[in-house]
Amino acid sequence: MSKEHTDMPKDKGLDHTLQLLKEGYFFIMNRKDKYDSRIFETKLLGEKAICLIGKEEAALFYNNDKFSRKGAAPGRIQKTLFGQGGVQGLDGEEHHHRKAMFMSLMTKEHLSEIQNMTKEEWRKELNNQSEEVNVYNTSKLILTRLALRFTGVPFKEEEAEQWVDELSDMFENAADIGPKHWKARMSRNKAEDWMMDLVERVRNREVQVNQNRALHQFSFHTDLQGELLDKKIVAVELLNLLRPIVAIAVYVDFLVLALHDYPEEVEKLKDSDKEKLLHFVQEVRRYYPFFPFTTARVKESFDWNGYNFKEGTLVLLDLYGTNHDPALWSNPGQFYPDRFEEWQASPFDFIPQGGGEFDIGHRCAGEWITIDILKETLDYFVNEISFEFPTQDFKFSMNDIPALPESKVEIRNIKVK
Ligand code: HEM
Ligand code: MYR
Repeated sequence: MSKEHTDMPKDKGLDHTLQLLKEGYFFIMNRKDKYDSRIFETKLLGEKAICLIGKEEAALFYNNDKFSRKGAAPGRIQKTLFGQGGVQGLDGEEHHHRKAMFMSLMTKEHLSEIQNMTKEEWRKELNNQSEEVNVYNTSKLILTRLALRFTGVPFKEEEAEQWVDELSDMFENAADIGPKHWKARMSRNKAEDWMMDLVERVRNREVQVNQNRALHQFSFHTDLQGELLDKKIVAVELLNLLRPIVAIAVYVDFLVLALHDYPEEVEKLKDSDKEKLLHFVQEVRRYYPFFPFTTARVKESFDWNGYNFKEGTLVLLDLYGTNHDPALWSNPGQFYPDRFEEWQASPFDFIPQGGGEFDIGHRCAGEWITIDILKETLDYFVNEISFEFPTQDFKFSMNDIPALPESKVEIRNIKVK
């Protein structure tokens, strides 16, 4: 280290994993305020970690020359949320090639199909519904059906109901410790077995699948050496579509909560103006907590703004905190969709699903799908049906990851307009 280095502010103590669990989404923001610094050092899961928050810091984090993803996600997250050997942990050419397998699915045709499926599934589920409905649970079910249809996985209705829980465990319990963590691991194992068996049958032509669907595309995808992927890796990557599509239910729940909490904003959506619907959805993704931070490792030692980043060090980028950074967002604690009229579409300041680039970076492959599903869902809830909110506890806690309203949002007296 040369002598011009400045020491980063540093959390005192041996390990801060328990504080992370306690402070949840505020862990990095709290320390940014305490140290008055967008960069600081802490210790998590027994190792030194550098935390970053903000736009310039996000631009640094997404520089592929400086950071790598190999071994960056904690093992317990790989064994639950991500799976092992998937796109999240790849670098360089190998990542680019695998990511292209995902991005090739995100065509205009597929996105417009997803929009239609979203409305179809909501209509099927709610148009003749006379009972009270739990928005979160219902979203998970319709999104499971949509995910299976989109990926080309053959299923019977009761199978969709069966798979909801396994697919949900992987994101609902990923950040937990104890029995919930083990349940998430078991669900992953079970789902991977299901997918592996299916891939084998697709490869042996025992099941007929549409060639444009992910199940077929991934099963016959070849790596940079021209080899088929190991069927376990195909299973992990198929689950990297199925699981997060079901996870959109978290945003659906917050979206319907926003309909309850901000009626003045709902008024602006009543003529299905596409721009207004988009801005509401973007504000839901900015305002409410979901994916707290993402991780990488320093590729080779380098200096930045006088701070030294040592090779191999774990680095966390605060996604929630950057979306709430007062230097980037005026009144970040206010739910105000019209702020997106002014937004300059930077890849580094609005990063609920990661930042940077899609193809050569790790930005979420499903961001467009997420936005489209939420826009159609919003239009359906505002313009196709009317409903009431019974008395319930809408509070959510910022130290639950993922956070969800206590009641998971109940609605009743649903009527088609
Ligand atoms: C990556 C969030 C939905 C597929 C990511 C990342 C985040 C994220 C934070 C990592 C970014 C990084 O490390 O730099 C979310 C959230 C979602 C969502 C909050 C809302 C439910 C989806 C959907 C799909 C998807 C619907 C697929 C249909 C992926 C894939 C990656 C990814 C494949 C890995 C990309 C890579 O490593 O290059 N997502 N995502 N996600 N997401 Fe999503
Ligand atoms: C997905 O299923 O990929 C999308 C949404 C998952 C959100 C789950 C939140 C838990 C994240 C824990 C921290 C991750 C650190 C790498």
